[in-house]
Amino acid sequence: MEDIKVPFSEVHYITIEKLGNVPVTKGDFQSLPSHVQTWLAQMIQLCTPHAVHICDGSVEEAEMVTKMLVEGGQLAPLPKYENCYICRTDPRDVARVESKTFLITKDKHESVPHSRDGASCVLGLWKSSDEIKKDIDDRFPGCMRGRTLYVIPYSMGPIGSSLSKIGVEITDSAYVVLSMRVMTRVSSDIWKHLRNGEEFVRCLHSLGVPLPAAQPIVNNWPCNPEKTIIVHFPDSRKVMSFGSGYGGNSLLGKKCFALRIAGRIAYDEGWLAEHMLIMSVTNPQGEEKFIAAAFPSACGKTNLAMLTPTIPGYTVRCVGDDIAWMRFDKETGELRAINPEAGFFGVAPGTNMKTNPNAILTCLQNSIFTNVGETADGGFYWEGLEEETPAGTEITGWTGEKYKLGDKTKKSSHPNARFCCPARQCPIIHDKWENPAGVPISAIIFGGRRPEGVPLVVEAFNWAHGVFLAAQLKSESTAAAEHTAKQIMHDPFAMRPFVGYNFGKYIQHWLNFEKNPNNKLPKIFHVNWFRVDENNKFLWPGYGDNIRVLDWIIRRVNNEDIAEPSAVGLLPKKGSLNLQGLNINWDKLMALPKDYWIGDVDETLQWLDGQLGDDLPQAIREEIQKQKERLSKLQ
Ligand code: OXD
Ligand code: MN
Repeated sequence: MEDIKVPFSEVHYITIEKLGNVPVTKGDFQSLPSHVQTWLAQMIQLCTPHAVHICDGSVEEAEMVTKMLVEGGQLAPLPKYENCYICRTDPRDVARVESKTFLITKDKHESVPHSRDGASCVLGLWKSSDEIKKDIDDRFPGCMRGRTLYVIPYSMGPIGSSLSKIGVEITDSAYVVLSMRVMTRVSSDIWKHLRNGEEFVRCLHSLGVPLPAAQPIVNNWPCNPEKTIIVHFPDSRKVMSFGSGYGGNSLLGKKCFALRIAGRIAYDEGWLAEHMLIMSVTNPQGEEKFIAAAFPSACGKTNLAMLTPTIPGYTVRCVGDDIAWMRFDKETGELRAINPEAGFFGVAPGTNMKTNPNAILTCLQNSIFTNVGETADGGFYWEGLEEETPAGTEITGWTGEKYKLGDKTKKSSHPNARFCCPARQCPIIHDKWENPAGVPISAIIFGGRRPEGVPLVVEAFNWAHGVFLAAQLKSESTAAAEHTAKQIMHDPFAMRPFVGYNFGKYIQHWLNFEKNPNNKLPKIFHVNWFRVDENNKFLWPGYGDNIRVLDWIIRRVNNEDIAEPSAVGLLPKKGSLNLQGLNINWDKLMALPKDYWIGDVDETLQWLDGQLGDDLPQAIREEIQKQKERLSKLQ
């Protein structure tokens, strides 16, 4: 890959011990806060890049980096839109790698629970510092040889908000530089905030392909799949990622910082970092409520966050589509939430003008598309856009193969193909989405893909029961990670791949919020848009019609008498959910098959007990027991 050409007069040098003079082609190293300089010098010495570029997040910088990536063949313009680019990865680097993602703490059980013998823990992987030192020593020394080391100063959350946190990512990937500029707030102003000693999360990322490359580079996408590792040091707030350029593994502000490291900071400081969208719904009476909702990856968080209501009089506004940082306000007791991100890194296939017009409209400018197809007239294409694309259009698929639209044997996109676009471009972005004080959350929703047994909506009896509903969350696996077979997997709180510390402590942390009488606890709900009938047909239309469920939820927040107790929680009274204009089999949609549920609760207990052992909070065991008793009385 080419480097950015910089006039000689603008280059200055820094002297790195044992390495000598390294050119700084952009930015002023000496003016950086001293604790940043010290860390950078260590990382430069470790990675031995041939130049250093300190990013400022400017448009000019983005243009320069884009030009270089286009010249190097890693990006190509999509001329149908303004400032949009397409990128194809090495087909071995297309998703998050949960099996290579580690937490490092002195005591193993700060990171992972005391799983029972024989239960292999899926709620985080721990390694000792000695073990990981070997892995690091085998990978990072000299990993940026022949490449530029970029320094990206960024804020998660509005710069300067008391709810925000700062990170600095070092990377040798220019694609990461561009994507981080979309997904976070990259700015030289960050240095001002760090100059008075403020701490930051130290993020180091390398593609793991020093030059000259030892292996052929596929699709101009350098990566090192055999050696990929993603390592977190929650105690010292550090992340090291090697070998993958794919977003979830390389945009370290996202999953690594905003969920895993922030989760641990939140535990230490008494707040929550969650895998949740944030949205507002205004009803026909003009009353607005904010909702946070957790679903596993690729289960429709982006679609729900930007929903277009199918019933009149409702307005939805989006605050965020993937991550929420929330804390109870000490004075008012409200749960205030911010979206720490600045962009959407959404799953492209399935997104269209029917399922999510707002997402499509958000990504028509200044966006990067990864592993999607391209139409002959320079537009993006993916599965789901069939009806919006003229039949016979020539498509170039993500693997480079050309075919005519209509050929059912071909796939244009990887199922985990992504759009990466600025949140501010969303037509329904909330005007408070960057409010430094966040927005007040009235309801928290959990949900997953449950083809069988699980009703459309359930309200928790109380906070502890809601925490149990979240802990028992399961969902069909998707392509967002390396799981291939379609199977129902446990994904408690939709956080299984993102938890940064012992999951038993995480659940207890949630339970503890009830102990403070000042906290105004939101109501908790579980939803399932994905139940199917005996012919495998969805029983609920989903998408824009989900407003009907949100409407019911908001009426419940207002304590309307429209719910009745069942064995698994409060269910809508028949007729209380607005189904006007729909042809729904309500009884099938809401049925609680006794045998299914008895099997489910037994399996859940067995799984939670196996995974968490004695770390499973007693309150959850009690909730399981109560659920069993209620189920035993079911007709
Ligand atoms: C994501 C994910 O990219 O959850 O948001 O995988
Ligand atoms: Mn996600």
